[in-house]
Amino acid sequence: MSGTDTVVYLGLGANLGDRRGTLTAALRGIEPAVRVNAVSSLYETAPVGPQDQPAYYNAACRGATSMTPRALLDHVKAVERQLGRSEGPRWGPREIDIDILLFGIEVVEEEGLTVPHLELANRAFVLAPLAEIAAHLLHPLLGKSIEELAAAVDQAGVRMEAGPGWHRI
Ligand code: A4P
Ligand code: MG
Repeated sequence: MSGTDTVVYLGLGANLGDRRGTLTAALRGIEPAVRVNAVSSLYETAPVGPQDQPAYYNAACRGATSMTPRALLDHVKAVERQLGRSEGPRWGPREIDIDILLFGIEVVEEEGLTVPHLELANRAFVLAPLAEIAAHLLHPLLGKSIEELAAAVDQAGVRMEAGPGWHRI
């Protein structure tokens, strides 16, 4: 990691197609621009939002990047397109969703980009995987650790599907 790199946390989700295969491909696809150095377990999670859609697979990863937040957003959107993400309704089913959860301790509020991710503190499908790789990290706006935030949300509907290393097999 060079002096200008930032530690970033990304959330990955998929509920259409080969969910595990697509999440694995997403981890590869974000490299080398994001050098991934930790990946959570894989979780199967009940859909939040519209209920008439399949269950999700969710995971989180940590990486180092020299990109700006905006360049990282453009990059993850390009990876989503490469992996066959089609346009669909907000919170609707998708082949792949890559969200920027945290970008160092930066707070970004721009058109089309909010970091920390707006829903981060409310979602067990994000906090359960993130707590594995960032338990003691403080949310830059809320001042609470990821572990504390995870303990405060209802974890019903979030089930571990496969432990660390799931993306290597
Ligand atoms: N955007 C703003 N901030 C960010 C950020 N920090 N990271 C903008 C990524 N994108 C960000 O996203 C819509 C727009 O959000 C982007 O164009 C970007 O400019 P999108 O991925 O195109 O659409 P979306 O995902 O449907 O909307 P949104 O609001 O991002 O939804 P979420 O929050 O991603 O929720 N249930 C389970 N169990 N597991 C899931 O993973 N995911 C969703 C989608 C709903 N229910 C789910 C899950
Ligand atoms: Mg999204």
